[in-house]
Amino acid sequence: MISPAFSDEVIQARDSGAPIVALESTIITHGLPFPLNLQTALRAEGEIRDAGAVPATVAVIHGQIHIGMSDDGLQYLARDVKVAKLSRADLPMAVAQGKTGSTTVSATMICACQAGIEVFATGGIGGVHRGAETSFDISADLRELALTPVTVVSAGAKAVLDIPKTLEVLETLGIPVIAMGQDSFPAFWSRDSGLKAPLRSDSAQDIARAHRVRRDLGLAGGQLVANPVPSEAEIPYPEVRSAVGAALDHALAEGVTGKDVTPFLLSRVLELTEGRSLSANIALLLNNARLAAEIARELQWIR
Ligand code: PSU
Ligand code: MN
Repeated sequence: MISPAFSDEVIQARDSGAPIVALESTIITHGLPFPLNLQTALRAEGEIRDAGAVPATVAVIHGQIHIGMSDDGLQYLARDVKVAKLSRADLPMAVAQGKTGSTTVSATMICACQAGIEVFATGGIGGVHRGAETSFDISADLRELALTPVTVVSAGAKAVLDIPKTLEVLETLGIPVIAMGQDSFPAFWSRDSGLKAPLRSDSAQDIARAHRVRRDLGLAGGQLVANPVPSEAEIPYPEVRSAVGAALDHALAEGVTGKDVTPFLLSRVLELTEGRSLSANIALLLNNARLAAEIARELQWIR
């Protein structure tokens, strides 16, 4: 039997039925540079506590699945550059071989679900990459959302992706895509991708209710909440577009493939926007942590 290691506060929350929000760890190991990655991870946890829920950052350390990390554990992940990036396909082998790795959206959803955690906050989900018609590069995150009953709070799909195709695949898989407080689908660093979101909600309570209705209807899978980046931190989509174009050309020229694509593109955009994408990334993550905590609190009252 695999038993995860729970942090003390997660143990207490499970015992008392307090709301818990899962957080991924790939953003720490492959998303942001040290020491901003550590500071941001700690701030996201703080945001969840301030909003009345308990944070549970998920990672695999020496083959042990952790649900809720100590500050030392976070520090270790944030500093170690050789940590593996674990998706659904990699998680079992990492545990079997005693490896250390950060969890992507898909692996974090799996671990959260096993621990009975229904809400998860991240930055942006993976999706259909540009040129997927030849590369077939489609993130495992999408299929996970169709399988695992966790509500994922994101700032939309990463703007480096093919957003129209990502929305099409989400629709095919029957995944509810809910824009928070606006009609348009946000694009990670930008509030507006120029595309309409399939669904809209203006309250955490509606999202919590819909989560329960899905369960009661016996539907597999979760929900994708697309919460726009706060206006003061956003980079308008037209501005992002040229940086993304340059990053994609660079990735193609360097022959970057597989799970290196997303981290490569994100770090190129970071350089090209001179750190503006970094502040947007941090602001949206904190914003998502807050909303996820509200949804987790609402879920407590709906059985
Ligand atoms: N945020 C980042 N860098 C990343 C990711 C998020 O700043 O690499 C991760 C997320 O964990 C997401 C994953 O689940 O990228 C998707 O990767 P892929 O496209 O390889 O499926
Ligand atoms: Mn991929």
